[in-house]
Amino acid sequence: MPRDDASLVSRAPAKSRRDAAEMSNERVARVLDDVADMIDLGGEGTFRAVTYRAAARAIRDLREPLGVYRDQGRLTEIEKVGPSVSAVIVELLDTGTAKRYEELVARTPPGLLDLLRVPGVGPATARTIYENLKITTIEELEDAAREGRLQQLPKIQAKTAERILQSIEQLRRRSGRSLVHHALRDAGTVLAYLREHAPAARLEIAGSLRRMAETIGDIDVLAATEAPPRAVHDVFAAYPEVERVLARGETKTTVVLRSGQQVDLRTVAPASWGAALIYFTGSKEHNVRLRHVALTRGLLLNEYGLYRVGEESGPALAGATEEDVYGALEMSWIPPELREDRGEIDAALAHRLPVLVRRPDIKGDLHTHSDWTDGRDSLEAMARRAKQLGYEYVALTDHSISLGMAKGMTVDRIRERNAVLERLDRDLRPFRVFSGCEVNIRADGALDYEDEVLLLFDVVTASIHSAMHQPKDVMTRRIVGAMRNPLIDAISHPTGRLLERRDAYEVDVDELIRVSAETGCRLEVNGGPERLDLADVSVRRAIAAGAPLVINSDAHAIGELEWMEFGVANARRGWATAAAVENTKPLDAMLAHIERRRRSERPR
Ligand code: DGT
Ligand code: CA
Ligand code: CA
Ligand code: ZN
Repeated sequence: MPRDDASLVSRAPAKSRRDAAEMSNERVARVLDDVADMIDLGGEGTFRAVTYRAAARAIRDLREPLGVYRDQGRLTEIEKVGPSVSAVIVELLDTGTAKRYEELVARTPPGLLDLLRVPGVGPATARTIYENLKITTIEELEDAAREGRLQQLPKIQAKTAERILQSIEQLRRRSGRSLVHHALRDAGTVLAYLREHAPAARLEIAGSLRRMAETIGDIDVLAATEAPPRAVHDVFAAYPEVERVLARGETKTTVVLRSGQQVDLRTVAPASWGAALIYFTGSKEHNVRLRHVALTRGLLLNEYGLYRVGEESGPALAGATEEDVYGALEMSWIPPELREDRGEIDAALAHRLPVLVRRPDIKGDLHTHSDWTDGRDSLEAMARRAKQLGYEYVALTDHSISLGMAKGMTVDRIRERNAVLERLDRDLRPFRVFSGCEVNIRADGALDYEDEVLLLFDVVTASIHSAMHQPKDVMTRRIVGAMRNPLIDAISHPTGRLLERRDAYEVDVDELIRVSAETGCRLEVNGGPERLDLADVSVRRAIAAGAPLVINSDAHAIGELEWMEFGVANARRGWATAAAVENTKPLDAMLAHIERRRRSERPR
């Protein structure tokens, strides 16, 4: 199993007193959840398990550390925390473990808890599997399912076994990498701390985060310093958010933050800054190709600089800046998002790199939600924030009615909401506020609303939120059907993937691209950091095929409007120029588009 398995399995509470003093609410909650799971596994009766689970949930919602409640004697004031759970929490905070927990651990066959991690395996199933087959690891479970042994057990159907196999595969693919917004948040605080305290001339994020890759392994920070680098590394290791220093060398320190995020810091001399920034930004594949280009010119490129072969100990031809190094190789400077060895090196040699879309090119956000359905903020708050962000327009696209997870809009509520939006639209001029909808494409391909209801909106995006396990051709036809309706402006998060959580549904993306280019129905690049959907490689194919794109935040709160940035980064990784993105066009073009839609005319 890949390395994420460690995080799946390491559920034991902290051992040392020092860690115990710092046991976070999340870790306490996790121990309480484990207690609940183990009670269930033991078949002790579910009532007590429910108590622990409810307490864990309440603890996750707290704003203050549990230590504060303990110190003020207020633990039992927390919802769902009674005297017995409170005693367990005190024990956990004081010692890092609890007797109740240890007793249960001693009684539970090792590994059995891990089986509960597999979606589709509840306590009853886990117990049946263990009692009959003595299975305690995910690998054994997989083997048993493959060999048809699971299906022979009482109460386990072939379908359950199939589902378990799929779940295991997904668990395995989950690589335990960070989503970009989480990594960026950690990187931001690390950089702010270093900028204030470390004696470094320059500091920059490198690695996959600088390339704005879909997910981030570790964060790489590069520092330039004239002085011996020791001082910078000392300051870094003393960063209060550092949980553990994993490695410490002359020019490299690796730590794990309390968030679980691993961070590498490297120091270089200012004369090597550019060469080092290229090297540590990667990608590795880009570096390999770049070194190859250097070699064909009789040059050697490494993290210290660019040298004539055989003169590596002499002065570098270039190295202080990235522009110098790429320039000395007779190449254009390459934006980090393109450094994946996907043709950018040849394009830079020919000085024909695309001028990539930038965040300020975006004139409006066409996929946002308010508290009229599942958003957290009001229409007014969302619209005002969108205006503040410098857009010319925004569409509020709350959910259609049948969507189980959100309280969708009835026709009456659509009209009521439209009245609010019209007032906002007048108040915020010249900024424009459009009434929009994210309409659900049902399992049979029908939309939640008839055309006459769709006409109550200026902007409609369609998406899949249910029946995601259909065969590829069925799913593709289902989405293409929506695209052929001229009242549908765009398809949102076209593949439904959730990074690190759920695979894309089966769909022929190239067919969606073809139909998009044919009909003018746009394909969305969703900026939600868990989605980034379309993926970068699909963005590139869409552009090549002439399919129109929109980049949207899918914000469910005002702060999430800034997720547009991630959508833009993802589009840049797909080589998108502003011209390829419809919502870089100014208000006039947007109004003309709305007018054509109202007449059910396709934009092209
Ligand atoms: P990650 O951390 O998995 O999200 O991906 P990266 O790209 O940040 O990879 P990381 O942290 O292992 O290394 C940072 C950069 O350092 C990487 O993008 C390129 C460079 N690098 C690391 N190892 C090698 C290597 O063996 N050869 C070359 N050419 N470059 C390397
Ligand atoms: Ca990295
Ligand atoms: Ca690294
Ligand atoms: Zn949405």
